Amino acid sequence: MRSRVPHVSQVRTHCPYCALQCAMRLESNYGGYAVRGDATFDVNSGALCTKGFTAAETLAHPERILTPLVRRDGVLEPASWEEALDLIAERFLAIGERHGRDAVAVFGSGALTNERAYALGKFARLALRTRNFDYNGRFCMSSAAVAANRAFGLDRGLPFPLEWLDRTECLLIAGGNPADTMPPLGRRLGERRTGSSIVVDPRRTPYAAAATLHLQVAPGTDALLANALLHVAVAEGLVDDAYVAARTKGFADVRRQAERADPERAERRTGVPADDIRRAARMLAAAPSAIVLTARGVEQHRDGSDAANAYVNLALALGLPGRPLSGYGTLTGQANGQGGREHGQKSDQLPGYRDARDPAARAAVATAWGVSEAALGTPGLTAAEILGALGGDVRALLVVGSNPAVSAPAAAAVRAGLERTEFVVVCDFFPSETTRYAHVVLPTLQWAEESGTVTNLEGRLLLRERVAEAPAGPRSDLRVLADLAARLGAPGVLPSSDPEAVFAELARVSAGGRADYSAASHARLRAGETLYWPVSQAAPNGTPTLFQEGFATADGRANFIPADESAPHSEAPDDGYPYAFTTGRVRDHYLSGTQTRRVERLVRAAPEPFVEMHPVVAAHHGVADGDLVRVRSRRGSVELRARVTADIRPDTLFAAFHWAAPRAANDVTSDALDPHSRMPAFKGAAVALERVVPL
Ligand SMILES: Nc1nc2c(c(=O)[nH]1)N[C@H]1C(S)=C(S)[C@@H](COP(=O)(O)OP(=O)(O)OC[C@H]3O[C@@H](n4cnc5c(=O)[nH]c(N)nc54)[C@H](O)[C@@H]3O)O[C@H]1N2
Ligand SMILES: Nc1nc2c(c(=O)[nH]1)N[C@H]1C(S)=C(S)[C@@H](COP(=O)(O)OP(=O)(O)OC[C@H]3O[C@@H](n4cnc5c(=O)[nH]c(N)nc54)[C@H](O)[C@@H]3O)O[C@H]1N2
Ligand code: SF4
Ligand SMILES: [Mo]
Repeated sequence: MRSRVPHVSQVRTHCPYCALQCAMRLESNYGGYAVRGDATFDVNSGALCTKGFTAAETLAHPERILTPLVRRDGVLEPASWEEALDLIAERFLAIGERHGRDAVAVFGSGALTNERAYALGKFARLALRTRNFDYNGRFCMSSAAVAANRAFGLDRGLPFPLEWLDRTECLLIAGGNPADTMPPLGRRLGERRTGSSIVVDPRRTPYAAAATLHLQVAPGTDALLANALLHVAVAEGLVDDAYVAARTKGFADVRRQAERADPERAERRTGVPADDIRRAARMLAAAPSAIVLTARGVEQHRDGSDAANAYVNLALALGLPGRPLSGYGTLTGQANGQGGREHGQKSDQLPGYRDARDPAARAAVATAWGVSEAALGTPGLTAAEILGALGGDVRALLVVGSNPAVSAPAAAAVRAGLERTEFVVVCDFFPSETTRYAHVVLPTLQWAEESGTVTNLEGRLLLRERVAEAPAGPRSDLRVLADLAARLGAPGVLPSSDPEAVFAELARVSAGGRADYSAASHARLRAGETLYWPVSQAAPNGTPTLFQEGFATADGRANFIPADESAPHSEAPDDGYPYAFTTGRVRDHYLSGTQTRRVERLVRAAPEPFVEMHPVVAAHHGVADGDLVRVRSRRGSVELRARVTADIRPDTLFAAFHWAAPRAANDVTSDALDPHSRMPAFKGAAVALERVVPL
């Protein structure tokens, strides 16, 4: 029996969208729900952005999928749950038998709660027994995760409470646009009363315009810029030698590299005036406390993880990580971008954020699950590689919480791959550009309809309570996975689809791992406790601040990682493709747009995609604001409205990726991958621009 939903307005839940995870309350309102920000939660103090305020409009939306759909004679038609689940199990087993189990791949999501992410990984490993499973966080967090793991031995987006961003004396944000991507945070940062701020971005974003200093960097040159900042620190005696000696290792190589990156040379490639580079380094070094943050602008490049490490190197040389109100962090993206990378929904990683190649980690998880170590499998393809193998080695695909037909790099090729794939299953609550290629669609519950936990950008566990009754028809991802596991002959793999029970298992299995949740529970979160991981037997009340005593490396020292700034640029502009094309977000839409393109108020606020260009570029091409232009790369082309603005560099074009083909920015982006993180170079394409002449 389903328990009844308590009187809604008494219950706090959290927003379905970004990693800020603003707290909200839903109130019944003429058959729908009104959303209010929850003033008692310190992260958003009652504030929400336009997406949060309108989040409940997707719950009873008329386009919601209410029954399973099965493709018959080319058309998706309603089917019973029994029929759909039987068909999936039968086809997955048959394809596995014919082509090997790795021919069935799984694509998960940072939108999934911790419970769903854990269940999906366990399902892929032990029920499907495939090596090929990964999730969309590979497109989001992976470069920063590599950087933090290499440097600190641990990756928690912010290793300190969010509130430090208000109080640190100098805040540098590279490649992040919080005013649009986390508006309540953007507002908080705008209200900072003390100290200074530095923004590194090819565009003058709202926060860049308000910052003490804006370094308007050329896309893809952050590693050189960060090395040049370090150069100044070395040359001017600003390095914290005592800290470097006591708490780090590997500085000598990195220093030699930085010595070559003098500001004048860096200016030529990065476009940032040498004097501004000097000023930024001095501001950071002189401040009593300072924080260096990176976000997707730095990370979504072919050298994204090295570029992130270059910023970490700077932070380490200045002695910031582990000091009060200081450090390095990354702004995590999706609702559960943090937790989504901790519980084993990717083949190179085991629950508890353990490395799947580490024998001790394998032994621990195998024991906890009561299976052999061999049953855990070995790492297979990563997200972009899975999509690249569609219709080839990957013959069947299960997608849970992603829309790669819009959000993947070089997306036209991905859609062609989906078309060729023998059997595609998508779990979603809305039709998407990806469900168009599905053979079976399973309708699932939305965020407000099932309890579950997420881990926000600070590594803080949050309980999203169920506050809305689900319509008849859809089922939870947890139940779907449990039912499928049973049909695949592995009923014991997911014995329960109750989120609280799944969390209890996840917490137990995480014990001893890097992200240890073993002392956490739904009950503690429901009681209002504030828990940052690790929440372990050794730290039962959680760990708001990491690295104060030592780093999570074997010897407790942080590692300097050389960042080769001469590494091949994702795709350098040339005569045929003269502009750097970078991509990102607008305030009113979320990722591939499946949800927000269905909310009227958001569509009105941001009705169609555009490409930002400098007036000099517009004049050169005879383009006026609002004209239709074509942006063309080696992968494909897209037609967009010109938005002419002096806020962007004259060698750079910018577009958001929230819309579908023929207006999909990702039909143009590069599918080159960072060799360490396998992150696609979403922000590193070279393009040509032409005016579309109306017929
Ligand atoms: N409104 C909205 N908010 C969101 C999301 C959304 O889709 N819509 N998505 C959420 C998710 S999943 C994520 S990952 C986060 C992402 O959050 P952000 O990282 O803040 O978002 P982006 O817009 O991708 O990129 C940020 C900035 O990087 C700049 N940039 C581009 N190329 C470069 C470069 O080479 N170097 C530097 N230094 N900067 C560059 C862009 O101009 C842009 O202003 O947002 C989250 N919040
Ligand atoms: N050009 C360019 N491309 C990018 C980026 C960029 O900056 N530039 N950023 C990348 C980044 S950072 C990200 S995170 C990706 C993300 O891109 P996607 O992986 O496509 O993410 P979403 O658009 O959120 O797709 C989520 C889908 O899952 C559904 N969904 C949401 N919650 C659940 C759930 O709990 N269960 C199930 N079964 N379904 C659910 C939604 O309805 C939606 O259809 O895009 C990447 N693509
Ligand atoms: S900032 Fe993020 S979490 Fe907060 S309301 Fe907006 S989308 Fe939701
Ligand atoms: Mo993301």
